[in-house]
Amino acid sequence: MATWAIGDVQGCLSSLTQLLDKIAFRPETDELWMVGDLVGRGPDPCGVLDLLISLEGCVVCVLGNHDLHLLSASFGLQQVKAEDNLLPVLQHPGRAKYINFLLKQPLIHFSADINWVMAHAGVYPWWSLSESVKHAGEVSLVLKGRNPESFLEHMYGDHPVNWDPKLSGEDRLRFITNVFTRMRLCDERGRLDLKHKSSPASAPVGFLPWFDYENRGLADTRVVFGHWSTLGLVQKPRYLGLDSGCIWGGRLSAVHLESEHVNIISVPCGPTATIEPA
Ligand SMILES: [Mn+2]
Repeated sequence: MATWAIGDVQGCLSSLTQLLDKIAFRPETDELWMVGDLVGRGPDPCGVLDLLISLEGCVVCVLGNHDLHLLSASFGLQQVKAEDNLLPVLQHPGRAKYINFLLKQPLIHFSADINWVMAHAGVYPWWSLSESVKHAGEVSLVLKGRNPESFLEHMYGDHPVNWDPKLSGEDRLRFITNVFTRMRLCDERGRLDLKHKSSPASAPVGFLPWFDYENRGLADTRVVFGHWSTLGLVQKPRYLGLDSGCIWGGRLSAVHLESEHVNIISVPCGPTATIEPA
């Protein structure tokens, strides 16, 4: 049995099927971890969701910012742009199946068996593993509950910029969601910068990638994430970034998490998008 993590697919079904062939993924025995942004901009969002739904039971997905955007749009809370290519899902007769599947997916996934944790953007350096799991669960509880739009309608925004355990209500859930689905840079006081999307070299003074801060509360657990396509693959002893820019004409990447040495397997992706990452 093998656990495979795959980077940001963003609706690129043909790349995903090619990659599953290349790693010889076996649904009977293997498990697939998807780092989120399953949809968004790519040519076949319904095809990607159909494939993942067909693999339910052997696939674990975490939600990315594009997946949450689709959910928000499905409740009429956001307009979608043509380049997002989310209308095929929103206008599909089976749209409820896709939306209900996404509402069930968590913001974080941890396996004690293999000692890896997965979140779309990353884990907050000032939260322990158990705090991360607990806080992500607060958002999932609302998404899986009877009134997910009560959260989604207040989800957007860059504030609060810093964590305070006393945060409550919409502000608390927004901060947690921003950490797991949008975070790239923090300063040493734990404040998030959610505006900067390009290379860390041009980050605002005092801000570093979240994975450059030591997180003692993670102990020896390793983190796999996506979201930051301008970084390309990130390979550090504790952190593995898998967004190799599939949607930007780069590659879609997979890694076998039980391997002693990180061994990235990837397939090329077509030039499917021409605008800057968001
Ligand atoms: Mn993303």
